[in-house]
This record gives sequence, structure tokens and C-alpha cells, in this order.
Amino acid sequence: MFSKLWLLVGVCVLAWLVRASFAADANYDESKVGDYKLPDPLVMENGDPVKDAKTWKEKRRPELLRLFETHVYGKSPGKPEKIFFKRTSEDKNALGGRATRREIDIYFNEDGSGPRLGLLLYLPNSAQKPVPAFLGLNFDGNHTINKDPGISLTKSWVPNRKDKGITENKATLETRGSSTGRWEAEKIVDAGFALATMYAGDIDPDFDDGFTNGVHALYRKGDNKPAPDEWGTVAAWAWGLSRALDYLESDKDVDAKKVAVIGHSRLGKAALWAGATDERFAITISNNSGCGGAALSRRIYGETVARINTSFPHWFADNYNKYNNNENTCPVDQHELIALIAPRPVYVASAEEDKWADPKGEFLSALHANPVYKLLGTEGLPVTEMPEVDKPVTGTIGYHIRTGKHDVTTYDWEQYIEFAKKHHSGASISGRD
Ligand code: GTR
Repeated sequence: MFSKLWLLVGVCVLAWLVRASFAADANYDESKVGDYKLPDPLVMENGDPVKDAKTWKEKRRPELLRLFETHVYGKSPGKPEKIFFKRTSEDKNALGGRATRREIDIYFNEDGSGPRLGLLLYLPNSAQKPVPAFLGLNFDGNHTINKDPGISLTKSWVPNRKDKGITENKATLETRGSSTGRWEAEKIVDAGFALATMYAGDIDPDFDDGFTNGVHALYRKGDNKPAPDEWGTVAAWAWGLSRALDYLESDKDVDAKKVAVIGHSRLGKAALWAGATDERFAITISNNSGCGGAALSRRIYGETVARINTSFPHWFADNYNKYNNNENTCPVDQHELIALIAPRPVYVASAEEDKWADPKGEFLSALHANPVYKLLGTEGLPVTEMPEVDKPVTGTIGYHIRTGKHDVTTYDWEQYIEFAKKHHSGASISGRD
């Protein structure tokens, strides 16, 4: 046991050193972004052009989904045959009286054994029900998203942020509310939305454990790891978001047809994959999702495919390793991930100092998804040039680059709330802002 722990610590230190050296020599020079040719979302693999919405819907979209599954994220199981929801707590007087807090366990074995996903839900008290919602995963446990003392402390493994190690760890009281700034629960409910969130680690803990824990374990046959084209951790997180939506569909206070799935960084990659694979999500929001999220891989700017697969070998399908330092041979690029969300609204957000996530590459993905949005008869992205900092553009595709670093800020949330209001127009948004 002791030696196993040291092995784990050793592996983590090594991974950290590799990441640090990669980050140091990443390309941040626009003049060194060479020529690259993006695959055309409106051309079938066999070369046939896609000229109408029907061909997109019936042929190209399924083909692209299959390509992303096979080469990037891995194929996930569908909705499990058995899924159970249990409301574990409710407080009608949360957040200073403005919200009702519910906690719900989502699990898959009747006897309660196996993975349990803990969903936290805030409903605005002053709004007429059912309400539209934002749904997103959090990094460190539901209890970190607000100081609200009624939120249960996660019992799952949590990363140790202090020493950057992946050591065995339990959530502590000091971490209550540590991510409050990233969530803006009060602002969201005041605007008439519900906020639903779940700890990503309940679905799959964020370390390379050979897929023995989390929801992967539910589907393992014997000792078999997922096959090279089967789900990694990002896909498992996306699958978990769909299970949370299964619950929201059963809650009469939420309008499940008006759920925006949102995620930051690695969890933004998961939100995009959830929005692409699950058409029940009305809106998808990517906050600084970067490589393997909204950023084009072929630009080789900031984090690259080789880097991400080395630092986080568990995030993607094993097949994705084929494209390490070999991005041009990948049959897809990330603009086609955005295109898979069409015609539903999508918002891509970057931060000026977040060069690792390649803000320009994130914008270009939105831009190159636009032909699909146009083909499907939507407004798409209303600009052809990257907008100035802090000047959001919002059509069916929204985009902004804000001042500051890799983070989710009040400014970001203000744009997402406006975007959701615009696209849910006619929704029962009766908040008090
Ligand atoms: C970084 C990783 C990024 C991004 C980020 C995060 O280390 O390289 O792809 O996902 O973590 O999730 O904060």
C-alpha cells in the first residue's frame, strides 16, 4: 500500500515536470502557425458535397459524430437501462431566501451500490416555474461552488490543489465556497434561471487510474479497459451531464427543453461533447475550453494534441494518440465539434491571457462552423473577424474574448445569461434583475 502510494506520487511529479517543460516550449508565435488545411464540415468523407439540411442531418452529422467518437473522445454507452433519482435534501430558504436548494443522488443499481452522482440544484423562488437552467460540472465538489452551509460536502476523492499532487484526498470544510467566484449562483437565480451542478469526480475522478473507478467501472467487462475507440474521461463527464439532464427532465420545476450546458476548461471540453452528442441540450457554452475543446488543433498554438495526451492520458480515446504531432491526418478538427451543435445556439468564450487555450483558435472554430449554421437557416456568427477584447458578438453562435486570465468571471456569466435569455425568448424568465 505504502509503495503504491509512492509510485503514484512519483508518477504525478513526473507528469507535472513533463507538463511544465511542455508549457515552456509551446508555440505562442502567430507567425509560426504554419499553413494548414481544415477538413470541410460540408464535404462527406467520400468527397460528396453537403448541399442541404436534410443531407447534413441524415448523413454528414452522423458521420462526423462517428469520426469524433472513433478518433477523439471515444464512444460512450447510451442511457443506462436502470437509472434512479433520489432527492436527498431540500431547503426552500437557501441563498438568503431567494432560492430553493435541492440535492439529488443519481445512481444505477437499485440497491444504491456503484457510482452515485450528486446533483445540486438551485431554483429561483421568485420565478414562475418551470424555469430554464444552466447545468455544468464543477472541479472540486458541489460544496465549493457557494458558501451555502447546507451543501453536502462531497465524499468522493478530490484533487489536492495545494501540492498539485493527485494524492488520496477528502474534501474539507475549508474548501466550502472556494469556487464561488466561478459560479455566481445568486446572479443566476436572480435572473430567473435554475443552476444545476455536479462534481466531475463523482462521474470519473480526474486521474489516470486505468478506468477502474467512476462510471467506467459500471460498464467494464472483466479486466478489459475501454477499447481504443471507447470513452475516456472527457466523454464520461459528458455522459454524466446527459444523466443530469435525465433527472432535470423529471423535475417539474425545470424546463428541460431550456437547459444550457456549460463548462470551463477541461469541463468545457466535456460540455461541448455533451452538446454535440445530446441534442436535448438547448444551448452549449464553452468557457476557455482550449485544446480538445473549442480550439483548432491544426494551428499548433499553445497546448497541442501531443501535449494534452501526454499530460492527461485518460481524457481522450486511445486512438487520439495517433494524432500526436500529426494533427493534419486527423479526419476532424474542432470547428466540426461546434458544427455538430448546429442549429442550436453555442457560445465560445476566450480570455486574452489564456494563450495556452489559443483564443484565436477558439474563435476560428466558431467561424469555420458557421457554414453549417448558415446551411441550417440560422443567423450563425455575425462577424468574420475576431472581435476586440470585451466586445461580445452574439448570433446563433456567440463569441467573446475578455480581458484577464483562464477563469470564469462575473463578466462571462453576464454574457451567458444574456445569451440564454435571447435564445430562450418566450421562456418563463421572470427573475427580479
Ligand atoms: C490544463 C490543460 C488544459 C485545461 C486546463 C483546465 O492543464 O492543459 O487543457 O483543460 O488544464 O482544465 O484547467
